[in-house]
Amino acid sequence: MRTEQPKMIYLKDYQAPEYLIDETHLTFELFEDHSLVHAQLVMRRNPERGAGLPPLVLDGQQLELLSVTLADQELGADDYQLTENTLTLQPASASFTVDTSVRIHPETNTALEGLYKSGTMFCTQCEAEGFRKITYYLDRPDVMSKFTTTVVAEQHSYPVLLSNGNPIASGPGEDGRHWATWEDPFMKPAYLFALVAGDLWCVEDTFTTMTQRNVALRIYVEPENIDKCQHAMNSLKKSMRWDEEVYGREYDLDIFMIVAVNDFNMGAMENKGLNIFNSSAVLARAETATDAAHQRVEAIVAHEYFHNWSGNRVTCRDWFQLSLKEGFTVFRDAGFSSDMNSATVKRIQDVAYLRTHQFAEDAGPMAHAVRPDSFIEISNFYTLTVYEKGSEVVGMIHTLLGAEGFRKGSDLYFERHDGQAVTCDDFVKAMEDANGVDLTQFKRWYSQAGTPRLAVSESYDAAANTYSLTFRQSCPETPDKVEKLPFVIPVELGLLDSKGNEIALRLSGEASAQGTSRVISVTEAEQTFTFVDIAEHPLPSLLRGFSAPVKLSFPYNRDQLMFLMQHDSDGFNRWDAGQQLSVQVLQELIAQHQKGESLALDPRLISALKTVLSDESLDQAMVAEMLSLPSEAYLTEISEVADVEAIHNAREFARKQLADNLFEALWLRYQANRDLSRHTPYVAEAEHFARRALQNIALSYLMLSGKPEVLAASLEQFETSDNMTERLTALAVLVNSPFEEQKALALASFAEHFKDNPLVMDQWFSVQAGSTLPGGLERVKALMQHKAFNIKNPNKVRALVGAFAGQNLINFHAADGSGYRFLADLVIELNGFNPQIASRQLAPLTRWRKYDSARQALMKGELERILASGQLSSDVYEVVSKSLA
Ligand code: B3K
Ligand code: ZN
Repeated sequence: MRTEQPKMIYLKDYQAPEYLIDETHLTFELFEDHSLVHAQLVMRRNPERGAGLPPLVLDGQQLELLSVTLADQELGADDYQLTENTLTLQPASASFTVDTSVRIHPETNTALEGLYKSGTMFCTQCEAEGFRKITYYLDRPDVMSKFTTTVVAEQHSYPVLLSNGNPIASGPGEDGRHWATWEDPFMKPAYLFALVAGDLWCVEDTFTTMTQRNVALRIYVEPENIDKCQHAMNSLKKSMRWDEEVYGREYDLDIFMIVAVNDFNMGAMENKGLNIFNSSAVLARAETATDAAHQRVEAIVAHEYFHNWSGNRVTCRDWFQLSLKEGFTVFRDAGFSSDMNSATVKRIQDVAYLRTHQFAEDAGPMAHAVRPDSFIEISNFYTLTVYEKGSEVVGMIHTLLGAEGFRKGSDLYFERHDGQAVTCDDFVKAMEDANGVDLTQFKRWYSQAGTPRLAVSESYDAAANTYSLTFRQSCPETPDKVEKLPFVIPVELGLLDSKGNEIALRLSGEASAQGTSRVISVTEAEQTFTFVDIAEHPLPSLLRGFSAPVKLSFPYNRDQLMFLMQHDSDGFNRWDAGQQLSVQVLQELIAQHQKGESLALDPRLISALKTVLSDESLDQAMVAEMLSLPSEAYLTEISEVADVEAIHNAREFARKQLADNLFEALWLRYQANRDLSRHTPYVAEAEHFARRALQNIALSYLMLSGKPEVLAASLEQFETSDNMTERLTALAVLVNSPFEEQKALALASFAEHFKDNPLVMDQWFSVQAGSTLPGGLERVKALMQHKAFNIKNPNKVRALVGAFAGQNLINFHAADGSGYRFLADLVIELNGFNPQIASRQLAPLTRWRKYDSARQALMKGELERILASGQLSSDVYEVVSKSLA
């Protein structure tokens, strides 16, 4: 916890480091009640900063300094200055060594940053600024060093001792202790340092790289999880191959390790050669993990592996450049997942997530550019904007340059900057230089926050056979900036004739048509594109594949949307037309609810979905996506003022109407798929995911009918399925149903069966936290007393509190403010021991401007109460103070 006032840090103040650390030699002596860290830093003046020997200011937090030696002279207390966050020394020559010894307390480190204990094992998390909690250092990504690490610990409890790079020596020590030394031949910043010590088992495999080098692959877990690693191992091997094939990137060390830990603030961490993962992002097998969890494991394993090039070999100069590695790596992992599964479904899911959550962030008090200009606490900037919008920005470069041009750019980037700490500008420059293009205006995507709007209008000239589309772009003001300059917006589009065929696209002035789907760049505030040889008034299909992260509007009527749903050649836009139709219909119901009228569902939505449901040629995963109505969170995001009750009631009403009207079709598809599931062993592959996705969404609709045969089907699925995907959906539909007795029995038997598996219990908590039936808050509070709940474990907090506040909107936003009070109390408690998790859980309260004035006052009141609650971490302070500004 800080005692100094938090300070804002600005990108414009960046300066290269005064000193460099060529070598870092670390020795860790791990004990149960403390640990000792000895560091020897081989340092020199940074020649870039000129002559002179300014003071050397090392970062360090919560360290007990035992000794410090500069150039082989042990210093006395008068020879250095120590503050809460720094140790300052005065070097006497341009090259020197610094030796420090510090005592730290991993055993009581509940913030899970630096060196800490998860269960019985020691592990680390250093990104972004955790290394300074381990030893005094220049803890910034542009200081890259060669690390050698020795770990000494008691042998019996910690038989496995790991760090980055290659193992070079090990042996027994005194008093039942042993040691191991690891050497990482690659220069790296301190945020990529890792250490693990524990009683771990491992699954081993090998990978032969494209130049025929053998790499040992190991996944380390606690012994009880050894049977849940195969999926992650398969995913790792697929990722390694994919990165060779698609990006030409080969792995560089002789060993690659993943360690699963239970207590982890986020998904995983790409430490060089030694990735540390939240166990939820590694462990997966049919009986305990859903299809979604399997896909998440595959994606996160890939993401962290891909960082070896996009992040580790080429790293960030400073933390403002975070999206350089994160946006690019998300783009890379999305490409991988699209190739492994259904590309259209992956795109649909990513876009739905971006539109719901990143757009909300962009419209809220924490809005920031993909490359922010300032921050108080960097941990608060691991955001949807930096990650997901950052990935969209890289994706637009890909769209503009084409796959080949993009690959030329990424090759040049890796070649030019290997071993360096660079900026987003360097990335774009490599793309420009490799392709001979100018992306100056495009770079506004990195510096301007907010979601651009793109309003499109049309005009058809029947006499001239021309069709014009006029685009008007604007970007709402955000806390950092009022006036925005026009973006470069790549719009992929096509035109459909009245039979649903694609029309050849020739722009006025062009000699010939260029295909039926093409990308145009909107670069001005207002711009018109005219297509020629258009024999009839066409229907445009705009922003195919979601070619830019904007809010596009075009005055489609419902019949046109239904037409696009059926005929658009772009799968993503077929889905999107369905979403737009649903939004129109739901917004009508919301308005009816607000006027106190009785609700009436537009029958066109029913017939559109009936067509989808009966089309056996469609990918079943697509059918499942098309049957999913826009979420309450998305409906909230697109509302001017979100009416919580109206949104919930309208959506539930629509679901019930759909269930009643589509009952037969849903029941047929449910039974056919469930029957197949019953007779097919679980396989974690796209086609099987698709079958179960449709089966499960069908079941959730069918259950709304309340029919006894559906209840029986749910119970059968719950009791007899061999996999968590089916079992958990069956549990969820029971939990949301009025069948109290069956619900209670199912919950109890599930908990009894899986009580020893914390990840499955997380799902049990989430299912209940998400139940929108009345009494949600009381249920959550009661579950916090359950013996499987532990507030110190981030996964538990996310599973219960995160799911409640983020997904159970009708209960969280209870008009009496009880949900808000509960969340604020929890944030105050979390702030005391895990600031990062506290600040994450706060997000729903920061959106107070979206709601009616009574709720606004209640939410603001809670934010003010948090602010006044005493000594806040910089994490929580930044989010609360910006939300109230
Ligand atoms: N780079 C890490 C995130 C670190 C978060 C630090 N608070 C995981 C990832 O994006 O791969
Ligand atoms: Zn990442």
